[in-house]
Amino acid sequence: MKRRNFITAIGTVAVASPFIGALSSCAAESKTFEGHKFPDLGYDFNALEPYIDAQTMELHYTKHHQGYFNNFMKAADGTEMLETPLEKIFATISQQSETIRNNGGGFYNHTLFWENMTPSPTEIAVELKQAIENDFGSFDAFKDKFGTAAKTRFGSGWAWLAVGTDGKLFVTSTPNQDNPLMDVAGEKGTPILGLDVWEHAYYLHYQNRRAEYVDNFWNIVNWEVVKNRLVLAKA
Ligand code: MN3
Repeated sequence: MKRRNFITAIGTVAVASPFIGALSSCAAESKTFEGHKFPDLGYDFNALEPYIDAQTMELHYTKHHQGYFNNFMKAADGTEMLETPLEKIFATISQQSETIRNNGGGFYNHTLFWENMTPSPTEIAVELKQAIENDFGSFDAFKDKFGTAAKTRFGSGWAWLAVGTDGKLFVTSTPNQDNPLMDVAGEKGTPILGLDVWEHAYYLHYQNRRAEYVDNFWNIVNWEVVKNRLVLAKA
């Protein structure tokens, strides 16, 4: 199979992928949890150019993400966290160490981030578009809110589109490697789209121009994966 076909296939079968399953907060999925795994990237380092450069992708995935995973596994070694899905760990993260919070968060957030980008975006599915329009007024209003959250997060952190327990979509941002699944989050829910705004995510190519990086993100969003996560979160 050609690389491009393979990438398209990921988008369409995402619900069946073991990783999307691992990201789900559904109780039935937890029973089949098979341990924490460092994920494949799913596309080449240069696949998201010109929006994200190959060197940034390579360092981000092989050094930063791998580092969070390794440090999480080291800290979780010998504890029942090795057998516990991250969503469940995050629900009581305030009772865990900073090491688990930062590295468990970094491990989870980057896996979600790689998955919600693609070199070959498809049109946004009707049900996702409608949910966004219902909860934000318009698609542009949502983009504006998400972009503002990403651009104004002070220091290092993430911008999120998430689903609350009421089933409504909301935009939020978190510091460091926190995310909306954590009990420490200001607004809690299931993240379905995330954008890394740490300087390591854009500085090589964009230097101080975070806003340009954020605006370019819309060119590489994998709406199919975001829609699948919305369906899972509401199930
Ligand atoms: Mn990062």
